[in-house]
Amino acid sequence: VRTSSLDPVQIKGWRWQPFLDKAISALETFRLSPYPIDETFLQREGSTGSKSKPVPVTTATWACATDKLRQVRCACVEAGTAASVLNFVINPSCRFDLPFFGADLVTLPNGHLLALDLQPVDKADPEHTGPVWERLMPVFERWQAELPDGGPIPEEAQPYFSPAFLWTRIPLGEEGDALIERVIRPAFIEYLQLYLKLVAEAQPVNDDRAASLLAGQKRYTAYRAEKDPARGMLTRFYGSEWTESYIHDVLFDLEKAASTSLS
Ligand code: DBV
Repeated sequence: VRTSSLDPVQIKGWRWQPFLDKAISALETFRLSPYPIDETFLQREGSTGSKSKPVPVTTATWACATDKLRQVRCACVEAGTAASVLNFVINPSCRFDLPFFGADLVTLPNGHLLALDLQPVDKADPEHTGPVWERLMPVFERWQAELPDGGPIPEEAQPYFSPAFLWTRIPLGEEGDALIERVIRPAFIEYLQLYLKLVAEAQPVNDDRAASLLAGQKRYTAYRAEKDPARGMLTRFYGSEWTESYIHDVLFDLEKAASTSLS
């Protein structure tokens, strides 16, 4: 059993295992502290499917903090043919002018849905976005050319995406698997490596700037919690009480964290 957020997540047959392992080894260039996660969210088993054909479900949370990153967390879901998910968000400290890292790698019975981005705290602020987008666009352009377009995303989500939002839907099967290996895997690593470079370079901002970054971070987090596309799936697996607490108290917990620590 996992007792710390830093304990390795190992889920049998989980498609995204190598992505998580790679991400954690990339993070290990920093000093990682455990991030407090209630035991019920560290790892939870469940069941989906029918009475006659139950499908076991596992949901695990890996998380850490560093001096510059308030919360790094991965939600890992394995439900056999029903779903396989790695949702990975890095929440920087508001003391640093950094975007969020966001990855949503989702396999459902009707195909893969894959999203990667460095998401701005304030899209309208060129001081915030300029230095990131300039370096991210070439990475985006290289990989996006190899992928089918993911289709429209909700209008209201616009403020939270960068122009380097990598977003694709690809079919299940061998061709899709090959595309994930050839394109999604290196793209994921390059987005993360660029992000970690930005973190390493980041210098603390003044109190006014930190307050304004915090306000932007709260808008983003509130949006993600409110619109979490996994809500339906998690509610089917674990019920609404557990799911709402997971969304608000773990996955998108800034409101709660800011009110308890004032940092
Ligand atoms: N998405 C989450 C969390 C998940 C998760 C915490 C714990 O934010 C999984 C799991 N995403 C998840 C699932 C689906 C999606 C869909 C299960 C499928 C929902 C369904 O069809 O039932 C990117 N993810 C999506 C969609 C988008 C994103 C645009 C489609 C939404 C829709 O069709 O309504 N999520 C979105 C995004 C980031 C992100 C831009 C950051 C890069 O994490």
